[in-house]
Formats: sequence, structure tokens, C-alpha cells
Amino acid sequence: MQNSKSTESEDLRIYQIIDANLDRAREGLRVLEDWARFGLGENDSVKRIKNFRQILGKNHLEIYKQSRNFIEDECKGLTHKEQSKRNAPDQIISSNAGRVQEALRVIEEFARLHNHELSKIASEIRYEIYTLEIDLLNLSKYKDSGEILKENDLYVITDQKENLLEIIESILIAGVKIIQYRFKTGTDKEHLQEAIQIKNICKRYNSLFIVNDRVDIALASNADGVHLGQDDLDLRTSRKLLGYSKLIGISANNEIDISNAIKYGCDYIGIGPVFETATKKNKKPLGIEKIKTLTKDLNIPWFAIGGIKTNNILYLKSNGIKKVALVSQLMNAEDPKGDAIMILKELSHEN
Ligand code: TZP
Ligand code: MG
Repeated sequence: MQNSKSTESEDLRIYQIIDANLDRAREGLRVLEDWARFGLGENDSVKRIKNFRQILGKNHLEIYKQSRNFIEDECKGLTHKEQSKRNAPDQIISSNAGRVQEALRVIEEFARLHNHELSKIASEIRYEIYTLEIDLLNLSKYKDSGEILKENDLYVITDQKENLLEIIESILIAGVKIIQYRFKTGTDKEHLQEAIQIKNICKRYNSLFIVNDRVDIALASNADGVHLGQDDLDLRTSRKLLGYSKLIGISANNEIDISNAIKYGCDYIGIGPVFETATKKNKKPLGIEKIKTLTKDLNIPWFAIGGIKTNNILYLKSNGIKKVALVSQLMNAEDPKGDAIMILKELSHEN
């Protein structure tokens, strides 16, 4: 049986463990909070994290803090070489979320006997941190994807081709950063299989992979986004299903569809056809003037589409149309890489 002295020193050791882990959890939470605040501008997440920090702060009792003065910690200041390798925000989010989860688990275990309330709180917050971590990682990725959309003027849409993977790789080598996978015939199984293959290639080139028409294939292939036409699943439902983990692009060719797309929070719009195109034979071209009118107050990224070729890009640019999406010019090219390089060059020219 323990005498009262050893019980007292055991209590102090437990208090010290709780004290150290409350500090750890609160520090880790502060890192996550600052990324949510300054890195992502995500007020909801900031509030959520601040709330956890405050609950832990309130439960950081004086007896825990006092225990620091009694027992020397020989391992103080030890670092692990992995710590110096963390630099990308994603790694910082993951490692700090992990740190908070571990610390809370320790608190949960050691507080169980003498502070049941704290043990319960630690367990509840720990579960919330798992989802918070995923939310922050998704938001970070969503934000990065949005930047790629903003910064890149060429958006390439695929067609069904025997050597599609080869074509895609060659245009990615050329520097294309946005690929939309468009399929119209075949089984869902084949679509998903090909989507995953293309996603993997795009990932190697740090390029966006967007799935046309299908929210389910976008989710299953872990795409960066989905592109929806007016007859596809509506934007509000799609956002509900996807949350802010994926970009949503909308095809629109009139004022109402454009204003609805904006109202319900799409990330970019494809507007066209600008010119006549064999890829969408039944669609009447809008023409340049109409496109200019439709887009004059747009302040999200938008891409003109339809009949855009190497020979009309400079003309579009001289009319203020700077971002373009195209299918056949690159899908049917003899030299997709060469053509992509030429188009990228034309788009980047100041004029
Ligand atoms: N939406 C409006 S026009 C179009 C789409 C998908 C097809 C564009 O294809 P192309 O071959 O670049 O003219
Ligand atoms: Mg569609």
C-alpha cells in the first residue's frame, strides 16, 4: 500500500503531466488558429479553435501549474529532427493537429481518476480536432486551387481519345495547369478508372484536375473540382455534397445563369461558345461583344470557350478576353505539347 507521501508525489507527477499537456494542446491550437486566421481568413474555424483554447485555459488549474515547480523535467527542450523539416502549411497543420490530439489523449487518460470533467472535455475536443484537421487541410487546398485558377489563363478540356493519357502528359509538360476531364460515353467504372489515372498525372505536375458533369466521380477520384453545366446537378446541392473541399465551375451563357452561379458561390465560370464549334454543334455562338457585356462586372475567374484556336487567341486578347478554355485545338493536335507552348506564350504576352 502507498503511504501518503508517495501518493502526494504521484499526484504531483500526474498534475505535471496534465500541466505539460494542457500547454501543448493550447500551443498547438494557437498554431492552428493563426493559420485559420491569417493563412485562410476562415472566421468560423478561428472561432471554433479559440473556443477549444478557452475551455482548456479555464481548466488549466493552479494545482497543475504549481506542479512544475516540484519535479525537474530532464527531457525539456528535446527536439526531433522531423520538426525542422516542417515548412509547408499543410505539414504544419497536420503536425500541430497531431500534437493537440496526442496531448488531449494524455490528459484524458491521466485526468480520468481525479478530474473526470477534464478527462471528458479532453476526449470531446480530441474528436473535434480530427474533423477540424481535415477541414483546415481541405480549406488550404481549396484556397491553393483558387490561386491556380486565378493565375493561369489556359484551361484545357479533354475529349475521348485512345492516347488521352499521353496527350495530357505532353500538355502538362508544356506547362498547362488546369485540366478538365470530360467524358461522354462509357461505363461509370471506366470513367472513374480513367479519372484516377489522370488525377495522378495532374498531381505529378501540380496541376488542377477537374471532373466534368459528375460530382460523384469528382469525389471518388479525389479531383480538385467539378465543372457543371446548366442541366447537371445544381450548384447548391453540389456545394452541400462537396463543401469547400473542391472548386465548382459553372457553364453559363446568359445574365441569369451567370448571376445565379455567383449568388450560389461558384469558383469560376466558363462562358461560351464564343465562336462556332464542332465540339458543341447545337450551340449558337455568343460572339465577342456579347461575351464582353456578360463579363463586364464579373470579379471571379472566367474562361471564354468555344472555337478557340491558336489563330484567334490574339484577337480575343485584344478584346480584353484573357482566359480561355479549349477542347479540340489540343485534343486533335498533331503536336499537343508544341501547340500548348504556343498558346501559353500568346496568352502571356502583354498587349
Ligand atoms: N462549352 C461551350 S463550347 C464547348 C463547351 C464544352 C466546346 C468547346 O470546344 P472547342 O473544341 O474548344 O471549340
Ligand atoms: Mg455538363
